[in-house]
Amino acid sequence: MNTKLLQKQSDTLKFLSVDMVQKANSGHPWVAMWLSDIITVLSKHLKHNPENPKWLNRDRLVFSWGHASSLIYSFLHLTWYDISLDDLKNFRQLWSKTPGHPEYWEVPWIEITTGPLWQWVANAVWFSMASKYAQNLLWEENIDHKVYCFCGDWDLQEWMSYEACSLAGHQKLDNLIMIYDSNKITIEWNTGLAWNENIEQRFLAQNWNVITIDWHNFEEIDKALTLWKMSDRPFLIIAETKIGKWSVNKEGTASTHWAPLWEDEIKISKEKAWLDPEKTFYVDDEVLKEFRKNNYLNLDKNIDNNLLNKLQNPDFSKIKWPDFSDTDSVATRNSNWKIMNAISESISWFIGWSADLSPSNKTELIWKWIFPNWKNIYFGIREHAMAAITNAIALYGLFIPFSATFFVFSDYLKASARIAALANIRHYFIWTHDSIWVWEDWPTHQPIEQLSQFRALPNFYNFRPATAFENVESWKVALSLNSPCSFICSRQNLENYKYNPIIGWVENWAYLYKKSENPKVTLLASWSELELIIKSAENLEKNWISVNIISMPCFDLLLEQEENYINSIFDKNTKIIWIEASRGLELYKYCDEVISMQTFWASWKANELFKKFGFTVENIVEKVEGFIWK
Ligand SMILES: Cc1ncc(C[n+]2csc(CCOP(=O)(O)OP(=O)(O)O)c2C)c(N)n1
Ligand SMILES: [Mg+2]
Repeated sequence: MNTKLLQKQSDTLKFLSVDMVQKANSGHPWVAMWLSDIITVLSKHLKHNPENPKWLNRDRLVFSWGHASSLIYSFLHLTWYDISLDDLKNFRQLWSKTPGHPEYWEVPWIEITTGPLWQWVANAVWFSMASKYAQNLLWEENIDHKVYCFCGDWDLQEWMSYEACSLAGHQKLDNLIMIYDSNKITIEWNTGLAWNENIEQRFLAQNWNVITIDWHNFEEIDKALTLWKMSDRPFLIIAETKIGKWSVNKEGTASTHWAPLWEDEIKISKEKAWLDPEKTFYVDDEVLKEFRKNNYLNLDKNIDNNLLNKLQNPDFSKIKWPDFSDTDSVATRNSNWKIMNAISESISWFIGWSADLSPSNKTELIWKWIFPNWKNIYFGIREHAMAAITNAIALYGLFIPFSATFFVFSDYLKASARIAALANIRHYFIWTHDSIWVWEDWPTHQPIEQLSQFRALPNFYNFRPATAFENVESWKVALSLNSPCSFICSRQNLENYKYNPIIGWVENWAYLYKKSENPKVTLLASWSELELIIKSAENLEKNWISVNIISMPCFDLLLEQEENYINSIFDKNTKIIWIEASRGLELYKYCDEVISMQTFWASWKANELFKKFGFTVENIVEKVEGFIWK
């Protein structure tokens, strides 16, 4: 082992990153200072291809820390990715290739967008699980990549890491290695203030192998990285480190997490490393050659390209959509189940599961062998990990995934839904039991604000189909989008209205269901409230009040419709009234009045509660008449 050259490589990596932060006058220089040794040794083990960063069988390298970004970028530059020295000099500038936290669509070989700690740990777990599944699709010998994941104290404090690592141990993921920077410091101070776990025992109990090493000893690092390849289960390296290790005054203090280095300190440190203190962004040829000499492998030689192409560009036109024309009434969770199975039959790599609620969510795919041999993935009751894992399923590059739970428990996975929206991840969230109709369950199980919360999320489309027909159309539209979508489905049967829309259809996100002569009122709803407004309209018309009706399966894209379309369905000369059994504050954008929920619900029979909270024809008619004459 040429430790002298390794040291030179590590120092180059370190000071490139430090120069980046210094030039930007912003960032976290210290992470690079103490991570560079291990990354340098790791670079000898990694299998990847800078000419094709998306090469399917590449090793996945997953950094939990966005705050290690300067190090990640300088590493990518040195290993020949499309990140130039100028890009490094542009660190943290607007629209640069080197933003503060790495975004997977902007930076090559970044597997997934990071920022909220712990998400990446769960993502890494899937990248590892995916390889098992990909082996079944594309033959074992073609897929043998490894997954390397870095994490810190904070990641292991977050509950997601318990969920994800427990699943990894259960699945015996033998190609997953996690390297834990155990410096016992987080932002506030010593971790001992709030955390005192024996990490080794915790991971052993979760069915991992564990080893502890000295972070700065090249040979020890190399030995550990070699040893783990023989492990029959996931492997944790606990690397005992000192935060701010190279700082004369600040070693071991929390402020080095984010504190800048000062000019003199950089110069002294460069001198100590035998580098010219006056030079910045300096890379010598020997170092560059060494980083770039690794065996970069070619594209998949043995993989059937036709098959790969088919998997990566699914033909949705082949789906045989279920026919609901003979169905009088159906719960949308049931129509959704039929639709998902139709998709799954044509697209066998449409996969997913629910967090222990599949009998209620109706997400069982008919070919139900268990992962990794077939498509049903048992996540256990781990909503948060499930959603982060499903994000990674989408980004692995082969699969079209969904996850499922009760709508109210979407709260538990909101952070992953946000990442999906921010990073354009095609992840389908199936959320059933969408309001009061959870039947004698508690207010804790009845969603009130969730719909408004997810409508507030940009680039996230929530479909709340009122009928099985709308449900089919919603899926067609969702599959054509490159964004996350949710399907918010009913527990109870709904009248399966058969009609021809007057203007627009599901792809316009709200359409005119009924148009009257000289209308006085426009009533709007989605889901089961559609049934309610149709019946209310019949009664209003008996009282000579003519009504237009709009069904609105997806509010989010209604926001994107052109003014002309909006004007064609919303008659401004009418009183526009929206009825929705949830909070609905956003609905005022289009409406004069909203009949919605102002409080939590209660524990009782759902149909009785609907009456109690005013979702009855009599009450709607009375309220609408009041609005008209007020
Ligand atoms: C979910 C979440 N909570 C809080 C933060 C803010 N944050 C960024 S880094 C950090 C502490 C990191 O501690 P550690 O992982 O030990 O890294 P070190 O300070 O040792 O480099 C926190 C709290 C975040 N990014 N994500
Ligand atoms: Mg720490």
